Amino acid sequence: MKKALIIVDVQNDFCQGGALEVPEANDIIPYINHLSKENEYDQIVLTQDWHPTNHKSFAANNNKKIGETITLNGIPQFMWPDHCVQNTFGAEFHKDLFVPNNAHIIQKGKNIDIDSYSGFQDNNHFMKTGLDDFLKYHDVELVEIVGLALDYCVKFTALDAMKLDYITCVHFNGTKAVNVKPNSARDTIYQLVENGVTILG
Ligand code: VGL
Ligand code: ZN
Repeated sequence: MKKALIIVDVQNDFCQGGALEVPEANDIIPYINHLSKENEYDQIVLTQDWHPTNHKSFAANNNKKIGETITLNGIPQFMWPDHCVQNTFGAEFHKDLFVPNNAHIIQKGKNIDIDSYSGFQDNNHFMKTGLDDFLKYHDVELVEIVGLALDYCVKFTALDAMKLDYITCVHFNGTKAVNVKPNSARDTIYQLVENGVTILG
């Protein structure tokens, strides 16, 4: 069975000192590198949050405060600090992350009006990113997901992978939550399990 490792958004802005810092984010990088170097995967995919400066998920672009929620295209949109702006340092992969030469990179969140937590599609389900086509083209049936943040992009990537019929695993030691709400890491793990995702140690 063909397997893929999906490394979600291990970018400077989500790491220590970044604009949308995920607590202890840097601690998962050696674990992820270890998985990549085990050479167990037929494909390694990295997702990259890749927003234009005027993206509507940024509080400053809506005259809102960070942490407020607005309605965007009929769905709730949490107001984030500016982060992962295209071609800036914050959007680059962390320098300690091992990026294999043949890794496939999927950029998301490029449309100013629509956010994209899942690596497969935007939050409105208007546009696919190409990740599903890439994996199906390469006959991948099982995906193992790691990266940032557990309670946003990792969660929605894993839930979509289940819906798209992949055997889906999340490595607990390869992810950290941003924890906007208390307990969101725990709640996310339960939600993933309820939906059939396998949690690996
Ligand atoms: C993410 C918030 C905003 C993530 C991306 O990668 O989890 N979270 N954009
Ligand atoms: Zn984002």
